[in-house]
Amino acid sequence: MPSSPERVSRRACLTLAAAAGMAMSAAPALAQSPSLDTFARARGMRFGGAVGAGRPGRVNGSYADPRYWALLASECGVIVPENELKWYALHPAPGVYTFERGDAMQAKAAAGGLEMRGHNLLWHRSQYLPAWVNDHDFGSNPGAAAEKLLVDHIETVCAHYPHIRSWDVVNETVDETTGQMRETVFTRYLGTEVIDIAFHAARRAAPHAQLVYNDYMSWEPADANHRDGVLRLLERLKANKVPVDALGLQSHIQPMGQDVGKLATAQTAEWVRFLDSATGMGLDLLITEFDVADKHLPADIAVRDRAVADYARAYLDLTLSYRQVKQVLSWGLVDKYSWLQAETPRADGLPERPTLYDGDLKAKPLREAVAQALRSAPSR
Ligand code: 9MR
Repeated sequence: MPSSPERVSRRACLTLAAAAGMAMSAAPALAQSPSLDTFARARGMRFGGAVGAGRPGRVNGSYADPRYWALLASECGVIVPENELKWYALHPAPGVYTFERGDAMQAKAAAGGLEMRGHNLLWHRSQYLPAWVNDHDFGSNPGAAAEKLLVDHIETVCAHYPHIRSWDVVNETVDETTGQMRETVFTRYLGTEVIDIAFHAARRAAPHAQLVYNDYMSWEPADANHRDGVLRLLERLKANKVPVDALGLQSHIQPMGQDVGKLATAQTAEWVRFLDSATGMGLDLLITEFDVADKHLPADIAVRDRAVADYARAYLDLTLSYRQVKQVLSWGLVDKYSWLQAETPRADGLPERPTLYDGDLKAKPLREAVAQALRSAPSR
């Protein structure tokens, strides 16, 4: 007899509480039941959330909070380290790899029966590459040396995490304004083929993993050039037989206070056109970094939470109507740990409310909207 969802999440909760070294009696009863992963599974998907150590002096990380791990265990089937597998975290100097934090996350995830996905093997933006890579002396044969550096990194990281079944291989290489590929030290020596090289290396190093191109083009009208640029890139990769399996829709969405009932049909039509084009290339889809920025919404919390939930529901209903979407990951589950607090503060200085749970780990209307969207999605 299978356990009830409540039993599963309680057991996972206790296992993780133990893994986090906390007293069992301190484990809070915060689980909503059934869990979001239960709803997702019923439709052939998985639900997950990001967890991270935060940025010192800016946002405290969720990683050190045992209640957060208990929440992950109760709601999720998958976690993704928010920063800990990035090049700057794993490979801080030439030939030096620091896997400790990623390994600790993997151990906690495994203890709770959670899968861990990988983010990311190449964040193709100079500001997020370590300074030593940007300034590296690639010697007299820089093309070969740049390729070796990139391939060695991908091989080393994939070999260290053989259980990861889905990798963001390349993150954000398309410029949001121009739609062109961003230039980095790698394009200087390898041209646009750096992206092809990364995917081929990932396929060799992680032959059973889903290989994802991940970016933040979204359904908002302002993202038209970004969407077009991503489609052009994907078309080129497909034409060159580059092994890209899926498109990661980051889904950092942003309501402007509009009436959701009247969301411009142009906006939804453009998103449908974009998703049709991507899936028409044979790509799967994932929602990789879902959250809802509320900086353009009124201060009143009830009004704000409602608007966030309604906008998210409209976005998720449309996006999950594509059976190619197999995973939905939230970029954090608790408002106070969201990257948005520091990166895009509200003009009125109030804390943002972009995730499913508030600072006391109480479920918000957005949690219910996600649950309803998962339940209403077609099976896949
Ligand atoms: O949420 C992440 C934040 O803690 C980091 O400081 C930042 C830089 O590494 O990256 C944030 O996550 C980004 C993700 O890796 C890629 N898509 C955009 C996310 C939000 O900026």
